[in-house]
Formats: sequence, structure tokens, C-alpha cells
Amino acid sequence: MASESNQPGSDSTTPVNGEITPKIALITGITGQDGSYLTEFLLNKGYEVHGLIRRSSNFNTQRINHIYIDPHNAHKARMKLHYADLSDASSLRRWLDTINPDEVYNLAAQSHVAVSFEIPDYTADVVATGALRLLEAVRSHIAATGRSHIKYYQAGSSEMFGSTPPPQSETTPFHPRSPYAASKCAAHWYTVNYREAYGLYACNGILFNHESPRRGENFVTRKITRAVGRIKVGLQNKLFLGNLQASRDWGFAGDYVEAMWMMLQQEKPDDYVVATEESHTVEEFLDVAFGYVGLNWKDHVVIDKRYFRPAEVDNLKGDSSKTRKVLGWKPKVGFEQLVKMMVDEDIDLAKREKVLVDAGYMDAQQQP
Ligand code: NDP
Ligand code: GDR
Repeated sequence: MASESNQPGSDSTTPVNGEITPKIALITGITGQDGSYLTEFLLNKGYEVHGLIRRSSNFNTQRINHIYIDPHNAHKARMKLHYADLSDASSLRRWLDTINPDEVYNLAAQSHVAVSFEIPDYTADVVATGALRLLEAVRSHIAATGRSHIKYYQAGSSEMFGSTPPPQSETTPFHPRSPYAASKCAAHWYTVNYREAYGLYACNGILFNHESPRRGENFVTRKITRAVGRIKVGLQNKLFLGNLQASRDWGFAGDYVEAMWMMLQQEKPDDYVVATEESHTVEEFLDVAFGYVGLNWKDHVVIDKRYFRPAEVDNLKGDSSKTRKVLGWKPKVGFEQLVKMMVDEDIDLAKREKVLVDAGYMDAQQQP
């Protein structure tokens, strides 16, 4: 909950009664891959972090359980969770008014490109209109409270470039190829518009693919490294994939959340591309992942048409020179290091699964 010293108009870094009050961040999508890394990053910087989570019939907080402290331990808990949803405008405004954040990071999304073809209306509602709802909640919160120092980050995507050839920079035209990408373009322009129309400090981070051991298991990188682990310990033999020729600029999520924060520490708001500037095909990812543990992917991968998309994005490779120059950001983890980090973690996970399978507590077909 908001502290007394974080009331409207106060500067959250100003000492109050001799104490420095922490900056307050509000994160949507805190339970996702990026939300978990960003939360760790901000807690390390001394922030109080509030995350909006949506109601689910199962617990959806696995990625942040390791940093969760029971709120009954109020003086120790610096990460706090609240129920809200990007489809529910009233919940967004209510939590803004209650929390009085200094920085708002909008990471929530139906973020799977292939799934967006299956559920296009929902994807547009959450990804595009959801961003608009949050921007409008921030604008009206400022109008009501005068807290004009509040800063907003919008999670944009290299998918917005779609079929425009690489290298892609902040000035490259968008040509989205999915309902997800078209919705991210709308969210991008809503953010620019709120900056121009209302003077909101609002930034678009145009992030290229970033992965980690916390990546969702139905994105291609994690699907591959999970399979490598399970094949290695004998729990699986085949891996069904779609287009292996697509090229992506893959970085490490832990590096990318730092760039999000850096964007909000500048004098003026702007839009930034975040990328490694190196591109690899899915096939190259397979080579490194399987080769690392002495396997040949050709013995295991089966092409399944169901994983091809109605429209594909063939080639993404970022030009992040502006970000490197203005923010001083650059990636620390390279492609091979990233793949090996993911394989190492997924081999450990597969070994734990194997113990459960051997003890009869889990079916080998079942994935946790
Ligand atoms: P994830 O899919 O891992 O996480 C998405 C988050 O959004 C989850 O916390 C999810 O909750 C939440 N969410 C989904 N729908 C709603 C909703 N209706 N209301 C509130 N919360 C919701 O994505 P990433 O962490 O990988 O990505 C973060 C953001 O960055 C996304 O917007 C994504 O589109 C964008 N992006 C990601 C890139 C990447 O390579 N990872 C690259 C460029 C952009 P739950 O846990 O309950 O599902
Ligand atoms: P992407 O990531 O669409 O780039 O979106 P994904 O890992 O889903 O696909 C990358 C490429 O791999 C090909 N592919 C497969 N993809 C999946 N998911 N499953 C498969 O079996 C498979 N076989 C081949 C795809 O066709 C594609 O070309 C991610 C998400 O995080 C978005 O939210 C984010 O905005 C972009 O990255 C940047």
C-alpha cells in the first residue's frame, strides 16, 4: 500500500523525517518472464514493487515465488501483489490511486504470436485496448492528483516490423503480420499519442526476442531446450516443430529489463530498439542446443504443419545503435551462452522430473 510520504505531489526520493522513501514501481504482467526479472532488478535498486496479477484457477506466480514475502511480514515485504486485469479499466485506475507509483511498466499481454491468430479479439482487447486503458488511467490519475512526475513504459515488440527487411531501427516502418503484432502497433501509437497530446513521460521499448530459463514453454527456444533436457534423460524422443528457417535476434531477458528501466531514467521520454544485432535461424538454435549435449537434432525433430503460421515473420535483426549511444546499454549474454544457460537449467529440471516418473508420481508424457 502507498506510504504516507508518497502522497500526491511528493517526490519519492526526498528524505521525509530523515528517511529516504523508496521509489515505487507498478508492473503489469509481473508473473511473466520479463515481469519476474524486472521485479528482481528493481528490488535490488531499492524500489518498492507492486504487481498486478490476474485471477487464475491455478496459482500463476511460479516465476516470482522465490522473491515473495508474506504481506503479514509487512516491514520486510517490498513486492506486493494485487488483482487486476488489463481488460478492467476500473481496477487499473483504482490501483494507480492506491499505490501512487513513480514508474509504471506495462508488460502484460497475450504475448504468443501463433495463439493471436486463434484468439484475435481477445488479443486486441488486452494488447492494444489494454495499453490504452492503462494510459488513460495514468492520464486521469495525474489530472486528479497532480502527480505529473509519473513515468510509463510500454512493452513494444520487433514483431511490429513484421515483413520489413532488417536491420530494423526506431525509424523502420512497421508492417505487422499477426493480430498480436498489429495490436502492439496500436499500443505503440497510443503511447506516442499520450506523450504528444498530454505531455506524459511515456516510452516505447521496441524489444527483439529475449529468452531465459523462465521463458514460457510454448515459445520455440524454451520448447527446444525443454525437449533437449527430456530427451537427454530419456523422458522424450521426438520434438514437433514448425518453420525452422525463421531468423530471430535472440537476447537474454535479464539484460533487456535493465534497458526498460534506463529508458525511464532519461530527461525526456523517447522510443528505443533493444537488440543484440545478431540473428540466427531456428535451425541454428537447434544445432547449438542439441550439439551442446552431444545429440543431433535431426534424429529427434519432426516437422508438424500445425506449428506454421498463416503469415510468418522471416527475418528480424535489430539496429540498437541509438539505445547503445543514448542509454549506454549493451547486452551482456551472447547467443551461445544463452542457449547453453537454458539447456543447463532444463537438464536439471528434466532430472527432477525423472525422479518423479521413476517413483511413479508422474507420467513421462505429463509436463509440469
Ligand atoms: P509472458 O507471456 O511471459 O507474460 C505475460 C504477462 O502478462 C503474464 O504475467 C500474464 O499473466 C500477463 N497477462 C496476460 N493477459 C493479461 C491480462 N488480461 N491482464 C493482466 N495481465 C495479463 O511475456 P514476456 O514476459 O515474455 O513479455 C513481456 C511483454 O513484452 C509482453 O507484453 C510481450 O508481448 C512483450 N514482448 C516480449 C518479448 C520477448 O521476447 N519476451 C519481445 C518483445 C515484446 P499470467 O501469468 O497470468 O499468464
Ligand atoms: P515469436 O516467438 O513469434 O518471435 O514471438 P516464438 O518463439 O513463438 O517463434 C519464433 C519463431 O519460431 C518459429 N517456430 C515455432 N514457434 C513456436 N512457438 N513453436 C514451434 O513449434 C515453432 N516451430 C518454429 C515460429 O514460426 C517463429 O518464426 C516472441 C514473443 O515473445 C512475442 O511476444 C514477442 O513480441 C516477440 O517474440 C518479439
